Amino acid sequence: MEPDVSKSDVSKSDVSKCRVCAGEVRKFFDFGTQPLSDAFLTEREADQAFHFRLAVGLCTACTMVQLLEEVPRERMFHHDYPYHSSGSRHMREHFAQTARELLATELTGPDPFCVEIGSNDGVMLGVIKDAGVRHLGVEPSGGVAELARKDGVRVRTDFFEESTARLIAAEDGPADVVYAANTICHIPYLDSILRGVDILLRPGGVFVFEDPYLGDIAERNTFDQIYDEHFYLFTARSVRGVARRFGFELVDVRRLPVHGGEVRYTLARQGEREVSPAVPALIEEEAGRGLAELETLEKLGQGIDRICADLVALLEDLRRQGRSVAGYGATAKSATVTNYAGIGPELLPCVYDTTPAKIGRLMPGSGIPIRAAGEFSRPYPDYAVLFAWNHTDEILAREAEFAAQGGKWIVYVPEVRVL
Ligand code: DWN
Ligand code: SAH
Ligand code: ZN
Repeated sequence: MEPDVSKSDVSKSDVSKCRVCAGEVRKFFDFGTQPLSDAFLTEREADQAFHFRLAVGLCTACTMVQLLEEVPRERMFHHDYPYHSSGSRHMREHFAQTARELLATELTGPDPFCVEIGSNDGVMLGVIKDAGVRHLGVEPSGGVAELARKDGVRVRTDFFEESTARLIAAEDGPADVVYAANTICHIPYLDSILRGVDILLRPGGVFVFEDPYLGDIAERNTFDQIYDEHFYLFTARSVRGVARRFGFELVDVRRLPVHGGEVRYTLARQGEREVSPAVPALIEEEAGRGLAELETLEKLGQGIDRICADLVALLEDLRRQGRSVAGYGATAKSATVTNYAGIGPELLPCVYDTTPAKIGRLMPGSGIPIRAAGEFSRPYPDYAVLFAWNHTDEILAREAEFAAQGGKWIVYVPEVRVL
């Protein structure tokens, strides 16, 4: 009989301590050493890149999926953090719609107050401001915070945590809503966050946040959602678990068609609001799919390796045929793909992007140069790898001329395909 290595072979580094419950986190995939996904360095700085071990696991006690190693927050979120939320029309519309909903449902009292954690360039709070409603963004990345201020949005350049919440509550009073998009999953210290929200929320107020959903990541194998900043991959079950530890209840969930599939979670203090039937329904669906089982998650690994091998094989084949290829969208996600698959400038000579802070710099780790999206047509490559696959409709419309003159898009999730 074969020895059961799956149990006996668990070395120390394949487990870590859960950031939520101190239980045992068991690894299900290891990307090895990786650079920071949003560190777009110049050629001169490239040899100073910070690296860490990107591995992801499941807490066998509370089911929270999380990274095994944490990157110090100041290394990721600082004055030069390059991501601008307003860079996509689809996302601008999404956040305008979100603001309108919060205004209509939660910010209806005599002098409502809305706090956003991770307000970035003010894409959501700008709409709250235009409605004349009191608001405050909490955003540690000084550059994007400054962009929001230029738009008249009130921002505190700071990390949100318990102590920040105390200061805000003292200066501005209680909040009706604390909102966050694509930020709570970036924060390992959820204990401090939830204690802070408890300090800040008025009685009956809500904490609303939306993040990439493990259910969607597993379904379409969007493994590139795993990188330094995405410390947690949430499910309704794991969010309900952490909420209850701090006196909150998960009262609503809604699936969102952004960034490849997210869930918007609404938390209220226990007993303050009725729980929507959508919550037990989603938790039941997750159980049916085995999303809290190590075996289910381990299977994703085969898909990751297949996608990376197929992508490299396609790029090598195109190079042999003498076809030109470029990347489109210098996303944080693409760092995981290029570095795990081993794709460098020899297979992909450049990546096009609209973000001023990324243009003229290098893709993290792979060293692929980034060019302005405006130069994509000078001349068009024969093929373009769509790293910003979450903005497919928007980019295919913006770059309609590329396909019209014979250019071909390559996507890699859920599988490598030429469109
Ligand atoms: O969670 C996060 C999300 C919200 O944003 C952060 N941790 C970091 C960042 O992740 P990302 O870089 O993977 O996000 P996006 O939205 O997929 O990035 C799109 C990139 O593509 C940006 O660099 C802008 C660029 N872009 C472009 O060149 N042309 C985007 C659009 C829509 C375009 O038309
Ligand atoms: N909400 C925006 C930005 C997401 S990017 C959107 O959905 O597009 C993640 C943001 O979270 C960055 O702007 C980063 O600076 C911010 N962030 C990271 N840790 C934070 C913390 N502890 N408190 C507040 N913001 C934080
Ligand atoms: Zn746990």
